[in-house]
Amino acid sequence: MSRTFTGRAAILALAAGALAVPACGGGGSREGAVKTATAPGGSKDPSRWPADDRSMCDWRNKPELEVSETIGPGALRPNVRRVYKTFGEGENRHRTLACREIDTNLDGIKDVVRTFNQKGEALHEEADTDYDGKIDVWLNFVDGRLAQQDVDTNKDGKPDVWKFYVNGQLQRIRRDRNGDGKPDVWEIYSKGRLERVGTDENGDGHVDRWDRDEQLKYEAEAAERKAREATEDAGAPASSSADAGAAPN
Ligand SMILES: [Ca+2]
Ligand SMILES: [Ca+2]
Ligand SMILES: [Ca+2]
Repeated sequence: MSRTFTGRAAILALAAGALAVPACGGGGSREGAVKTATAPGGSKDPSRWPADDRSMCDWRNKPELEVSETIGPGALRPNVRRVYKTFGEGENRHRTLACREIDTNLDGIKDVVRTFNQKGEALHEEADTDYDGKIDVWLNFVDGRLAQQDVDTNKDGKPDVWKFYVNGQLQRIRRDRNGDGKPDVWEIYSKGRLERVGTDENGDGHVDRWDRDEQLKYEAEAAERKAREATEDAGAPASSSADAGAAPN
């Protein structure tokens, strides 16, 4: 049986605003909600919200779960759902947030869902960021940190950009440019900046050509030149010129 915590609702509603922004990649501000598209079957008139909000949390017919419905910032009806799981027995009994989903553009259709592990760390998120009724961003977390972001940019419901993160920093992007569902461009990042790009020209799934990012190359050369000029001006030995060149910035 699902329950509503009216006593907690006010507190949770306040928290929902802070949580809504990271959960939907910044698309959930109040201003944005007014101007956004309406998903098929939804309505910007809260009195005409559909009975089925297309829940993505798995809670129906699961009486062991607790469900909280709250009103987020700018909403007139509950648009945030939290699903809690209870662990342990007796004094060790505690509940943790297992799933949270939000209707960020207030059209009555849930458009972002995030799941959490027993420690309360984020596991997975799916979002319909353009509110066309189809998921277009998928996030995976490792130890609560973003590890992978898949994006559907051509609205076919399938990812065509795959971004990989290590320790929260962008490391690689794979892109499918010809729509066959397989990557044909590989971008390698260093310290969050594009370093080189590999391209599969003949569609065999392997890189045929590696291009070093021209901008990065230019900046490295400029830094090297600057360091060389600086050492020449100061009359420093040649060895420090090599050190400076190896570490632009
Ligand atoms: Ca929505
Ligand atoms: Ca979408
Ligand atoms: Ca796609």
